[in-house]
Amino acid sequence: MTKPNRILMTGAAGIIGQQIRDGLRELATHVRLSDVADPGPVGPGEEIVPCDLTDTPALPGLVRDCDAILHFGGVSTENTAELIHRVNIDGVYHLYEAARKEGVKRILFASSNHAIGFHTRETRLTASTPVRPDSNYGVSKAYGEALASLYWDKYGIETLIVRIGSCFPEPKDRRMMATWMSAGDMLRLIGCMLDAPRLGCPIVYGVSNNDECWWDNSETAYLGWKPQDSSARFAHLFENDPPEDPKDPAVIYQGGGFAKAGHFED
Ligand code: NAI
Ligand code: 15L
Repeated sequence: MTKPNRILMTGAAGIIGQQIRDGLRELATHVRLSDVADPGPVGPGEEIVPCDLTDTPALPGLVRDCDAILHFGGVSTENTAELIHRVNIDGVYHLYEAARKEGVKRILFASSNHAIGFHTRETRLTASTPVRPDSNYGVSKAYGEALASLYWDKYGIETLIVRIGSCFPEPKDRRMMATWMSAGDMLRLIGCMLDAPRLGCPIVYGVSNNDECWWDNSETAYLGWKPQDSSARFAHLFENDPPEDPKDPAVIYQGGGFAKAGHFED
């Protein structure tokens, strides 16, 4: 893909959106930022289009004239099934429909490690590993991955599915030493997605080059993405933590606390 003229980022007011926003200006001439929340003042090369992803009639206008969509908007942790279905399932369906009708050909779908969170930490996962969601939230991400696959096979819309680990300024606990992804590595991955002559619909684990890692991205090496950061520089934050209990489900499973938690609405 030649340098896109206009890309849309949903979820622009969120944790990832705010971390990568400035870097996106290097990747496209115009950046359209959208959220229900306020992403902050508009900068050079940016436009802000507030939109609720559940407002189906507004979605074609939101995606219109965009060369690519970075879909980070939505419910980002476990919540009521009703809310997750409305935003992460119906919302993502209508966003893909809007993309199809408006001719947008390339999408990044922000999936999550919680789509595979009931695999144990000893299991090394690849792009071919079946989903094993650890929550209703994880199920909604598995739905988004399946929808992306359908829209590629049937309509030729390419999606980079990123099973993001933990994309925060720094790891918040010992588990995130394995799952952490820097904003810089996310931006480099988006650059690879926009540059790829043939993207297809690959699944990539969104994780930095950490010392401990449960995920193998070798099946998608053709993208040329090489994470450059590592959580190692944060190791001191957790060195006085008590040892992990190997019988704790939050330690056994990759999804951590999401796998351990009961039903959100009980
Ligand atoms: P976040 O919760 O900080 O940001 C999500 C944004 O979506 C928020 O600004 C929120 O206002 C917006 N949003 C929620 N409902 C909406 C609606 N109905 N219409 C329009 N916008 C709505 O989440 P974060 O951490 O920035 O994550 C971004 C995406 O990446 C999410 O889809 C999340 O599931 C996914 N992800 C994030 C990970 C992380 O470590 N930060 C890990 C795995 C996946
Ligand atoms: C996610 O999917 C969430 O969006 C994020 O808030 C973290 O909980 C992350 O996974 C994680 O597993 O660390």
